[in-house]
Amino acid sequence: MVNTTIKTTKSQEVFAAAQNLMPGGVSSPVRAFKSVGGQPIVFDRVKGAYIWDVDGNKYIDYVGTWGPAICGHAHPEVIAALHEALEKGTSFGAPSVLENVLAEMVIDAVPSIEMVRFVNSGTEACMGVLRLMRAFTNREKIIKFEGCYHGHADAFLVKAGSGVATLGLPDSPGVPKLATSTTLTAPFNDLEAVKALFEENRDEIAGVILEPVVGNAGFIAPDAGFLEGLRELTHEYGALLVFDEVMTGFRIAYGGAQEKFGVTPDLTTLGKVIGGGLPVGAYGGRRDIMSMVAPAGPVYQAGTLSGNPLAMTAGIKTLELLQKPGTYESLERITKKLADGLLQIAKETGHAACGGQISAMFGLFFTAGPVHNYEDAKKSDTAKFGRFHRGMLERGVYLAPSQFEAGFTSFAHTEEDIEQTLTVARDVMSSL
Ligand code: KE4
Repeated sequence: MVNTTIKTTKSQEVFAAAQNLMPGGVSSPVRAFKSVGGQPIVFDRVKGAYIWDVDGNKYIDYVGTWGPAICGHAHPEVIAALHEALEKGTSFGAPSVLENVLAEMVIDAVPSIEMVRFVNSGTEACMGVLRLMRAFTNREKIIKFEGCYHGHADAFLVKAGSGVATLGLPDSPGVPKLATSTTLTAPFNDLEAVKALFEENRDEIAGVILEPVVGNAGFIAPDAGFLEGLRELTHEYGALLVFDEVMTGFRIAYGGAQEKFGVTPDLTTLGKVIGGGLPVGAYGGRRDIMSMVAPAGPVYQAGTLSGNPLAMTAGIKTLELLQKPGTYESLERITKKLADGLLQIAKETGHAACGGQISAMFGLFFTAGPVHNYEDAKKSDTAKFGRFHRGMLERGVYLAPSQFEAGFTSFAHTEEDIEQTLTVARDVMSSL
């Protein structure tokens, strides 16, 4: 029998107090559970594939703090490395050998990256790469895709995914028209739409930026030929191709989606996994482009805590763990078992559903599909997703609290965890 009632008294108390202190009671909108209903649970601690909340309930975790916890939460080797690093200080604001070490690991791993700049979040990485692509091409317009999310900088808050989609925000007030007047959008997987934008804005487009595998509109994989087509179009029109691999980097493959699909962009953004749970972002790419970044070149970008020793240490240890032979094969195997199992159970319990996975990233939509873009994703039954999410939560499984997010596994998840998750899912879907 699957436990279906959890005590959340303390979570409710803490969250009620939080709402008086912080907007929505959270430090980031999607955590407020607005689109799935009910109150968020307040975490007390995390370890491996598991979460414990302040009421002592335990959950199998498929959010993994939105991607960084690919080695499992609080991996003992990461924690040990951080303890050692702490003794030498928490921030230098000066060069350190640790930055060289992580930079070399990133350059060795990611096909497009010849030089890299560390920042403190994916948002900062995307802000930096936007300024750089405009400076390098001396053009101002960019193309992004509906439902893709590249952090919360003004220029990207146009038909954005993640929390913007979750809350159904009409983009955001406070963003001046001028800031988004140079942001063009197209449906994901639609090469014809991209070609038309290039034709209409000939010689004005600095570049195309995308999540090569979308995680912020729910999980949407690129159609065959889409990424290759973008590579050709950007070459043809003298624009840059930028892969935002903040989510897919070191998750889809050790070298990211660009390694998996064999398409090399000009620039790449990273975050999440390369910080091993501490605040890190990065942007990197062709040496001739990156050499424009200050102080080597004129394109300004800076940050007090960029490259700090703790974040570098956590990132280095995380990538070392990911280099272990067989890591990605095991991530693929257990995630495929989970994703296929959820789909099978949905069908057996009479729910229209579609979804998929690539390596340690997966998604499920309550719609017959197929889902090729954000418009398709928005046809899914988000109310049903909310009931599914709550049912899973009450039975000890923690899924991303939005239809417009992806799910994440780690190499801490066991076969038993997957089996337990599928047992719970059958129970919930039978009662949806
Ligand atoms: P951050 O600024 O949140 O570190 O990164 C922004 C970002 C950029 N690009 C991609 C592809 C991303 O997925 C993200 C951030 N992802 C969301 C989850 N979908 C972060 C969670 C949140 O906003 O609370």
